[in-house]
Amino acid sequence: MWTMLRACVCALGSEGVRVMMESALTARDRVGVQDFVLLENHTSEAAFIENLRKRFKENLIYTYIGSVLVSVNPYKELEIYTKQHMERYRGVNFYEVSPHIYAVSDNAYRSMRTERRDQCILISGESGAGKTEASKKILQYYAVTCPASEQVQTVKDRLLQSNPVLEAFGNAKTLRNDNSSRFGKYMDIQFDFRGAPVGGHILNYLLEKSRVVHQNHGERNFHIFYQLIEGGEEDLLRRLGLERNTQQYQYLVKGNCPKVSSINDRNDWKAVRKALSVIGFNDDEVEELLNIIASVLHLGNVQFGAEESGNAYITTDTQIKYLARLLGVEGSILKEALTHKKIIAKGEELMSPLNSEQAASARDALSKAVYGRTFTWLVNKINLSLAYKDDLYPLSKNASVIGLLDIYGFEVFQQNSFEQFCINYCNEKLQQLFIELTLKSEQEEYESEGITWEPVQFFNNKIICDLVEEKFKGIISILDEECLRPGDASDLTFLEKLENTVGGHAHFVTHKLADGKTRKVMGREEFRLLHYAGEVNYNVNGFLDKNNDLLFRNLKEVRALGLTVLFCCVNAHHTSSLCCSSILTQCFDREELTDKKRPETTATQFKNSLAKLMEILMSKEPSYIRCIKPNDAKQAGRFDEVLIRHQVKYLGLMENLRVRRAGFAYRRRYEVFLQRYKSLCPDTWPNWKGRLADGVSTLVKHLGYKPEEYKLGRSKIFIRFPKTLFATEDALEVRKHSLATKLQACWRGYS
Ligand code: AD9
Ligand code: MG
Repeated sequence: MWTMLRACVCALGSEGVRVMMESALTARDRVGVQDFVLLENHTSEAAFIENLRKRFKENLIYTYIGSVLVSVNPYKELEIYTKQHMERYRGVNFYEVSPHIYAVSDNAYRSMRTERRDQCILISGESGAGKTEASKKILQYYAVTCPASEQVQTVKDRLLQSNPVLEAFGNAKTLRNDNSSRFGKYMDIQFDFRGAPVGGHILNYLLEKSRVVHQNHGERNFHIFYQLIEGGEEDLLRRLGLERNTQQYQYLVKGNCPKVSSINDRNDWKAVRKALSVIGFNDDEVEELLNIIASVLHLGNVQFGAEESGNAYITTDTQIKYLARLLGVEGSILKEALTHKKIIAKGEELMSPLNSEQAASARDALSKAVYGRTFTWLVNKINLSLAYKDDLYPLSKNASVIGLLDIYGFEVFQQNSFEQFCINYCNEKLQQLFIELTLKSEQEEYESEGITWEPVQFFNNKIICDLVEEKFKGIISILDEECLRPGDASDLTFLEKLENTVGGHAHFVTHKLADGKTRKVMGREEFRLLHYAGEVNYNVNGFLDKNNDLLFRNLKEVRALGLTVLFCCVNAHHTSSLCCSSILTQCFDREELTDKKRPETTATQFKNSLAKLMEILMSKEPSYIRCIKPNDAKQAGRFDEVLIRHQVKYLGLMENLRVRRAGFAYRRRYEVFLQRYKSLCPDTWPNWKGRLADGVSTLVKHLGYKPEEYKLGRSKIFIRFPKTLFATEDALEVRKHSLATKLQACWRGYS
C-alpha cells in the first residue's frame, strides 16, 4: 500500500504533492495551471498574466504552453536544480512531473535517443530574462545525467568550461543585466550511440564590438579586461605593461562603472584561467591571448595631438612602446600606421596623413576589429578542443545532436539603431521558423493519428522577412547599395531610397504620408517596421558606417592599418625569435586583406549566417524555452505586470497559445492517459488487459465524456476543452485524497 502511495506521490511531483493536500480546485486557484492550454479563458491576456503571477508568487517559475516552456527569472537561487531534481526528471514523462527545464532537456534527449532525430532547444527572451542561465542548466543536466567514461568526462568538462571563457570575452555588465551576453550563440552537443556527450561545436553571431571602445553610462566593457587587471598576477601585469587600476584605461572609464556588486572579477579571473587550461589552451596561447587584451587597452590610451598642418601625431610614446613589444611590431611603423592611411594614386601606394580625429577613429576601428577577430579565433579554438576525436567510433555513423540556441530576444528601446534592426530581423526569422515547425508538427501529428486536420489561422510573418532580406528590393540590399555607392551616400540618402523602394509596403512606415504630408509622430531620420510582435522605430543614424564595418569595407585608412600590422607581424615572425602575435596573424588573414573582392557587409554577413542557422534548425526537432524578466530592478519577488505584458506580446506567447489551442487543448499517449486515470474506472483498475485504445475508450465513457469532447487517434487521445480534463483531474484528486485518508487511518490503527 505504501509503495502504491509513494508511486502516486512520485508521479505527481512536488507541485502535485502540494496539490494533493488541498482540494484540487483551491490549489488551482492558488498556484494556477501548469499548462496555459488548460486556462479556461485562453484568449485573455489578463488570464495568462494572472496565471504567471500566481505561479511566480509560489516560486513556480516554469509553466508550459503545450510543449513550450515559459520561464520567469526568479532573481534568486531556488532549490530546484539539485542532483535529486535531475534524477526526478530523468526518463520520466514530460507531463507526469511539474514543469521544469530538466523536463524539456530530458524530453529532447529521449526523443533524440529513441527516435534518432536531432534536436534543438531554442531559448529566447529579452536581456536579463534568463536565457544564458537556462542554457547552462541544460548543459549541466546532460553533464550529470548522461553516461560517462573517462574520455566522455573530458568532453563534459570542456563543454561546461567553455561557458566561463566565452562569458569573460563575450559578456559585459549592461544596465539590463550584470552578465549580459553581447553575442548570439548556437551550440551543438554531439552524442554517441550510447547517448554520451562526445563533442560539441559553437557558432557565434554578431558580437557587439562597439563596446570595446565605448560604453554607456552605468555599463562596462567585456568582463575579461577587469578580470585581467583585478586578478592578474603581479609579474603578468608587469610583462603586459598594465597597472592594477582599471580607471587608468580610456576604454574602461566611459561607463563610469569599474565595480559591480554582483561580480567578483578576481575570482572570475581564476575561474577563467582554470577553464582555459581545461579546454586545452597551453601557456603560450594564454599569454598571447592576454597580450592582445592588453594591447587593446594600450591602444585605447594612445592619444593624438595635431600639428600646425592639422596632421595627427602621437603624444603617448609609452603606449607605443608596449604595443610594439606585445604585438611584435616595430614602433615607428606602428606610429606611421596609426597616423596615416594608405591610398593608391595612379597605381602607386602612398601614405597620406590623417587628422587627429580620423586617427582616433582609425585607432578605435582597429581595436574593435582586433577584439572581434580574437573572439572568433577563441570560438574556433574552443571548437577544436570540443571536436570529436575518437577514431574507434566514427561519429558520423551514430552521432546525434542536441543544439542549444541562446540568442538575443526582440529589442525595443527609446532609440533603436542598426543593432536592434539586426536583432529584430533575427527574431522575425525565428518566429517564421517557429510557425513553420509548430504548424507542421501539429499537422503531422493529426495526420499520423488519423484525425482530420483543422487548419489554424495565423499571421505569417514571411512578408516582413522578405521586406528585410529580399534580393535587390529588401532593406538590406538597399543598405548595401548605399554603402557601395561612392560620392554623397549617407544615412539619409539610404532612408530616401527606402522610401522610394519599399515606401508602399504594408509593414514599412516613415514620416512621409502618401499625400505628401508628414506624419508628425515620427522623426525625419526614422523608419518604422511593423514587426510580428509590434512596431519599432529605427533611427538610420550610423546605419552605413556600422554596415560597412570600417576595417573590412573599403574605408582605406583602417584597412591599410590592418595590413600594416599584419605585415609587421609577418615580418617580425620571419626575422626574429621575438614571436609576434600568431593569433592576430591567423585573424587577419593576409589573402583576405589583399583580396580585391568586395567584402561582405555586416548585415549581409548576418543575413547569410542566419540563413545557415535556419537550415540547421529546420533539420532538427525543436523545443522552445521562452524566458521572461519579471522586473527591471533585478529583484527577487517583484512581478511588474506592465513589463511582463510587454514581453508576453513580444515573445508571441498569446499567438503561441492560440495555435496550440486551435484544435485540441490536450493530447496524451494512451498508455500515459490510462496509467494516470485508470483508478477512476472499475473496468480499467488495477490493470487493463486489452488494447490500450479500448481501455481509454472504456475509461472515458465511464467518466461521461461526450463524443464532441474528444477524439481517439492511433496512439493518443485528443481532448478538446480543458474543463473536460479538469473534471477528470478533480475526480482523481478526490480519489487520492480518500486513499490517503484511508491509509492514515490504517497506519494509526497499526501503530
Ligand atoms: V542577455 O540577453 O545575455 O543580456 P539573459 O541571458 O537572458 O540576458 P541571464 O541568463 O544572464 O539573462 O540572467 C540574468 C541574471 O538573472 C543571472 O545572472 C541570474 O542572476 C538571474 N537568473 C536568471 N535565471 C535564473 C534562475 N533560473 N535562477 C536564479 C536566475 N537566477
Ligand atoms: Mg545571456
